[in-house]
Amino acid sequence: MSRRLRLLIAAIGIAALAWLLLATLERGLALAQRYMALPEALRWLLGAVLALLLAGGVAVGAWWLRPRKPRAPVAAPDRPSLEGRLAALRDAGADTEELRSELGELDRRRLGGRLYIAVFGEISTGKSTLIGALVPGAAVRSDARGGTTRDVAHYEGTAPDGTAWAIADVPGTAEADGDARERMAREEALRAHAVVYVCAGDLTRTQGEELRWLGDFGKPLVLAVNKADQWDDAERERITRHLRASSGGVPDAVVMLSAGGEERFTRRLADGSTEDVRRQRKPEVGGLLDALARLVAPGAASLEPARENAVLAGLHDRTAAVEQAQRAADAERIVTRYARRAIVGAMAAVAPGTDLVIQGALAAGLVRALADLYGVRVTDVEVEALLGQVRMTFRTGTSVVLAVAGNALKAFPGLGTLGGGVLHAFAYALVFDSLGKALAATLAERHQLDQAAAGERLRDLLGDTRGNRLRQLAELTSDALRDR
Ligand SMILES: Nc1nc2c(ncn2[C@@H]2O[C@H](COP(=O)(O)OP(=O)(O)OP(=O)(O)O)[C@@H](O)[C@H]2O)c(=O)[nH]1
Ligand SMILES: [Mg+2]
Repeated sequence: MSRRLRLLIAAIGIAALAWLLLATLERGLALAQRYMALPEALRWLLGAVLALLLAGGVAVGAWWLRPRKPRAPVAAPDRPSLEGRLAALRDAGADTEELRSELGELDRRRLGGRLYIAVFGEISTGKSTLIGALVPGAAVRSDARGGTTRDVAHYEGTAPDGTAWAIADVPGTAEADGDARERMAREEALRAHAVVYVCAGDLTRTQGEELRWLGDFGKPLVLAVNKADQWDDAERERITRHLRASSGGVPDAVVMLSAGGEERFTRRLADGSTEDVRRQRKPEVGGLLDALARLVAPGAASLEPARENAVLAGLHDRTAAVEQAQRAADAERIVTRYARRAIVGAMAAVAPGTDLVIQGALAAGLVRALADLYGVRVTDVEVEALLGQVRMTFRTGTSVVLAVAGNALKAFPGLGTLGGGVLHAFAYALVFDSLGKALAATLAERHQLDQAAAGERLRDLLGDTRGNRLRQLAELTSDALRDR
């Protein structure tokens, strides 16, 4: 565009602005004159309404611009309570070795005083290449194929201010069948003082969730957009602006970088022939180094409480998973114990219907034992109400139970040799197994005796003959009857 044309456009713009200002002023004066001409009472009323609107506007503006409190980091249990839970699990025979060694690692790093940084992100975003650029001489393996890094490895480097830091390369997330490796990567991200989240463009939904998960721990977090060499300056600017807006202040810094990596292209030579060239791209990681240096400037000791909080929060989740598995195994043992008693009870009936009396007491015992295991308090009335509903279910489902039991007798001929009444005994095994499993699942999920939810599960389980369930029940029946 020529200079003269630009001047003309600028002059037109200024004239339009001046005209707009004058028109606004004129309109304002006209309104003021009309306002002054109004009767005094109306003037006061209108004035009050305007003042209210203005005050409302100012209040909304002040609320909008208020300084936001930083989000409180994820709450973690204190260490003694966690150790208590681990001790209880170990006493109950659960394997807590890995969880204990996590606590050991927490102490080891704290006493070592070294600064730890984790480079985290999806596969193939260039994490290993970045570590190669940050730590000269680091023997990292990078490849265009996703899932190259299979383990956590630390590389000793030096921050721009000369302090030593250890940078962790971890497996990438979002790899098909890479759940175990992803878990490993997440655990290392929790163990670090600061995390670099690497992506290679705008964030996908999953990446956004990962970033928020990291942000929730309140540790220094940099969003590093790698492979910037693919974009021109305008695109880099647009992506950075967009990421700053869409990441909602979760990362402490958003930086563009080019970790390097290998580039391949074909070059035409002077004699007209071509040759394939492979060479290393020049890394550009200055922005990331500046951001990291600023964020970890307080030093390892100052960043330790947030790191410890993150590790304990992670350990809390892992401990809860072991506790859940342990309780599920205990529940299964309880269900088997009661199903075995029900089988014996069915065969020991001395008069028609007495088995029902025996089994009613057993069923109440099963409900109480499971509620106790899951720490749910139940009253006699609740137990009776549940059993009443269970009896109704069995009455309407008798034909299903008997059909399943009949099939089991045919499928496992050994049962038939145990004599009369086995059909009846097997039916009770099925009933108690279904009731116990339905109740255990409901208690684990809802932490209360939810009659409706348990009833629904029970109806499903009564006719469920998948897997080797019938075989297990057949074995239980014959074992119980032989040991009688
Ligand atoms: N264009 C470009 N490619 C890069 C850059 N950094 C890495 N790459 C390429 O990206 C691919 C993946 O690099 P890696 O370093 O193995 O990625 P990673 O995130 O460690 O991958 P996983 O270990 O599988 O999780 C390789 O082909 C690299 O050459 C970069 O700055 N620009
Ligand atoms: Mg890698």
